[in-house]
Amino acid sequence: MEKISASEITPEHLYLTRRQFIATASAVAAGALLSACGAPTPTPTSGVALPAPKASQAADELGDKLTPYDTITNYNNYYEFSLDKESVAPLSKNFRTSPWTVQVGGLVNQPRTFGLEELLKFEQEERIYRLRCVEAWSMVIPWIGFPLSKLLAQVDPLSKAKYVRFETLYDPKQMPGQQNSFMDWPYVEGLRLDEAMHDLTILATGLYGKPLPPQDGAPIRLIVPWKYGFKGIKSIVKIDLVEEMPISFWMASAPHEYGFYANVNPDVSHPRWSQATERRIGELSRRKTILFNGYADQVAQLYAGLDLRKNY
Ligand SMILES: Nc1nc2c(c(=O)[nH]1)N[C@H]1C(S)=C(S)[C@@H](COP(=O)(O)O)O[C@H]1N2
Ligand SMILES: [Mo]
Repeated sequence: MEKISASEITPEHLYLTRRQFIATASAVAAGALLSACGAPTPTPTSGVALPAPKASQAADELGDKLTPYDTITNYNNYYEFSLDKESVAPLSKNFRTSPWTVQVGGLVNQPRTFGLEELLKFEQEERIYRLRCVEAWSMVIPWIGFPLSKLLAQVDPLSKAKYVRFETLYDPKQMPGQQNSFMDWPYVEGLRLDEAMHDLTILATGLYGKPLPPQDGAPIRLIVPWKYGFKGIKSIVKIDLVEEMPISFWMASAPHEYGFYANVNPDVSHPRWSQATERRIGELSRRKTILFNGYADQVAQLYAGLDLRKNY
């Protein structure tokens, strides 16, 4: 599959803007029915600009147009700030992303705490990945990041390690949604170790050639392109190699609705909505959802012999 070359989407001033970004620094209502994508999805109101992509704009691996930057950064799921997708950007704008460390440990030979500067050095590869949140909506987002496997190699996992568990920052002063004790904070996600080691799994530190803005998970978040959007845990502070399958935020919130795998699969419905189609933000008609979000060639073998209806 042909990839867009990094130079097409990554301006040379990336590192400068990142420095500038790092230099800058500083109330949630409980929803009746919580869902990873907030379905039913409200139509974006006048507050959200949905500009058409420029004609010259790059596309992803399947030829789909990129979602405009303004849309990606003004329509977000981030329950630590708000259950309302359009409120996340204004409420998170002063979120402190520096200094920042990610503690990597658990079942490893070399536990280590990485400063953000070190993590940014790993950002040697820039790729385009598609984020789908197919419960209700999807976007095509040119994330910039580096393979998670690069980080895991640094800590030398023990053979006992079977899963990777990720944790978001817990700071209710900065993240008003965490004052709501109705949910299980901090946000947690998990991957099987082979999923975590897959090339397509990245830790993202930017998008559209710019540093990640707070609403999209700054300074570092997970992207697993063949899974539903909620697996993409934001503002990660801790990564542990573990033996047992981690219980994710969504599994804990709604055990009958969310499983561990969360692979994009049009044939397996969420109990409250079909997952056969998705609304691409910026388009009027719904699209058919593709198995593994179009990455079946690369990832299907991870699930050989697994019943995807049971392991959803
Ligand atoms: N810490 C944290 N990470 C999170 C969430 C969240 O509420 N908190 N929401 C998830 C969900 S449901 C989605 S769809 C994606 C949305 O990412 P985006 O806002 O960058 O598009 O983030 C995921 N990561
Ligand atoms: Mo979501």
